[in-house]
Order: sequence, then C-alpha cells, then structure tokens
Amino acid sequence: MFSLLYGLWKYLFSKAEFHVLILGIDKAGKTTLLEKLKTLYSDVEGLPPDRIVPTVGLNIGRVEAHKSKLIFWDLGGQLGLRTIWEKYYEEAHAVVYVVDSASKTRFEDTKSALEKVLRHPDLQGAPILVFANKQDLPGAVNAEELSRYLELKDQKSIQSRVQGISAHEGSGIQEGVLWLVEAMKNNKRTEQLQRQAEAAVTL
Ligand SMILES: Nc1nc2c(ncn2[C@@H]2O[C@H](COP(=O)(O)OP(=O)(O)O)[C@@H](O)[C@H]2O)c(=O)[nH]1
Ligand SMILES: [Mg+2]
Repeated sequence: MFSLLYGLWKYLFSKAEFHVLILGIDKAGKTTLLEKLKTLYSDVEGLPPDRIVPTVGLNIGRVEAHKSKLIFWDLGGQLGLRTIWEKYYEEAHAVVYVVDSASKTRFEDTKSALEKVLRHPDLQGAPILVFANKQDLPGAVNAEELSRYLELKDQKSIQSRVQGISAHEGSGIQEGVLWLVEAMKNNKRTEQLQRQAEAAVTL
C-alpha cells in the first residue's frame, strides 16, 4: 500500500527531469555557459570565466529551472573528442548547440559539426537550441544572421530555435532555456525516453 501511495505521490509531485547535451566546437563557450547556468539557476556559484580550463572529459551541471530538473552534460569539443558525443545521444532529451558568433572563420566547421549531430539516428526528434554566443563582442553576428547561415528553418522536422546570448554576461540564456523546457515537455522523444525508463524500472 505504501509503495502504491508513494508511487502516486511521486507521479503527482516529482518534477520532470531532462538530460540536455551541450555541444559545439572547442572554444565556443560551452563550459562558460554551463558555469553561468549554475549561477543563474542553483545555489552553487559557477566558476568565473578566468578559472575555466579546456574541457577534456565531461562536466555536469544539475539545476532546477522553470519547474523542471535539468541535467546538463558539457562535453569536450576538440575534433578528437567529438566521437565521444555519440555515446550520450541516446539518453538526451535535447541539445544546446553553442556557437562563437564572433569567430566567422570557424562557422563552416561549426555548421558541419551541427549537421552531423542533426543527422544522427540516436538524436531523432530532439529539440535543438542554438546559442549564438559572445554577443558582447563587437564583431558578433546576431541570432537572425546565424540562423540563416545554419539553414535550420529549412529542416521542418526539427524543432529548433536560435537565441543570441552572452555566456559571460548571462544575457539571453533564460529566454532560451524556457523555450527548451517547453519544447521538451511537448515532445514525442520525451515520451519515448520516459517509457524506456519505466520499462527499465519494472524489469
Ligand atoms: N567575450 C566573450 N567570451 C566568451 C563568452 N563565452 C565564452 N567566452 C570565452 O571563450 C573562450 C572559450 O570558452 P570555453 O567555455 O572554455 O569554451 P568551450 O571549449 O566551448 O567549453 C574562453 O576564453 C571564454 O572566456 C562570451 O559570452 N563572451
Ligand atoms: Mg569546455
């Protein structure tokens, strides 16, 4: 009886939990973003930018945002490390793709890495939030321009949004995360992952 009631209580009151992958090529600002997310959404103060070192393994950030539990995975973005990304795809509800909007010479690399992510079968149906980062820099292209360059809107089957942010200053981040939470809540992939998790518990 207790377990039944406990199950019902959990069902009614536990917050939805989402796994979000933070991807993008190296130096886009992924780790700076993760630390800013911790500062914005949890009691833990994230590391300041001058204490962040290049990511080799995986950084994890657990926060509560917009009435949901979000677990962010920040993976290393150097070319040799990108093959590791795929191992995390299956369990991810969504992707945050970070772009250095001021580094035009690397746009091509960033676009082809994004296309590879979008094509991957293990990520089908996952909403994609592109963060056009470093908007505080004078040469940065804005979200609209970046969106046109990445041609995401042409891919009707993918739920996507491009949002201008500054991971240094924190601007634009909450707006993007709110969109992402809503997108994940109303998503078939989320239902599927939920069913898989329930099946794993019953086994
Ligand atoms: N001006 C500016 N620099 C940023 C911003 N976000 C990250 N950076 C800088 O970009 C560099 C790479 O950041 P990092 O988070 O390590 O990138 P990662 O390799 O994608 O994890 C660092 O020098 C950061 O301080 C931003 O919003 N504005
Ligand atoms: Mg990093």
